[in-house]
Amino acid sequence: MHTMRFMPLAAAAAIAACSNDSLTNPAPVPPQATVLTATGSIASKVDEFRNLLGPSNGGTAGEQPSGRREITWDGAGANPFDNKNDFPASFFNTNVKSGAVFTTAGTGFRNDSTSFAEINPTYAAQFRFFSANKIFAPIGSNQLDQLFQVAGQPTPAVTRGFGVVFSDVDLADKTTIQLFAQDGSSLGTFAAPVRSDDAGLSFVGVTFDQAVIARARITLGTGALAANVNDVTDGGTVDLVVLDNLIYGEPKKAF
Ligand SMILES: [Ca+2]
Ligand SMILES: [Ca+2]
Ligand SMILES: [Ca+2]
Repeated sequence: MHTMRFMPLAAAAAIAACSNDSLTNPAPVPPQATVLTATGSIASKVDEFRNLLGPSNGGTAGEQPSGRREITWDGAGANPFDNKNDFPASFFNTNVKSGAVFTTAGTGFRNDSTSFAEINPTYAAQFRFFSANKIFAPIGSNQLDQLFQVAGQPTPAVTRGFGVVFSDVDLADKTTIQLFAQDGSSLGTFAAPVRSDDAGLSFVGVTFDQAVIARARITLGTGALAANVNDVTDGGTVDLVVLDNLIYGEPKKAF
């Protein structure tokens, strides 16, 4: 009975496939990205990106119908963890319920109020904040991933947009965000522009029409912060880059 029903359908599909491949076997269409970038005076472009995502939901627990989340690293709640190499990876979904969890192949994370000068005094001349006065970096690696969760819950989530403010991008096309869908496929890699003024800030932000981003990989220049490693513009051989504000669409429960 089942076989009898299936065969005519299969035959019909085969005929259709012969007559028009593009209708029956369409190539997968990647979601269309809207990309904003800026360097120099980045504030207006960052505001434009915020407005694309909607009003801030702060640290409100639970999935909100729309809007954005934003991590500035500056809140007093982080103070006990600042200027050390063990900033909690889940701070921004446990202590502060913003739906963000971080991973790195390095040894930890550092939220820093001194432009990382306690790691290497030369860094004070390289790194500036966007939001006063703390900035952030992984330790032992120049790469970190942000995963999304429903705010205040361990439930995996997806978001429609992701943007990062960077400090001291010196080399082109090395500082990037790469976005991944739930199935692990890449949604694209997007580079931050090289710094253009004394403030040294750069921004790149990407939005999609739908919440399709399950993971964001942030690559910071070409090397990791360390006591014996100087930036490429200060006698070193690698481009050191750190980050400030992370701005992303409201994390929506993934299905
Ligand atoms: Ca900040
Ligand atoms: Ca530099
Ligand atoms: Ca640099």
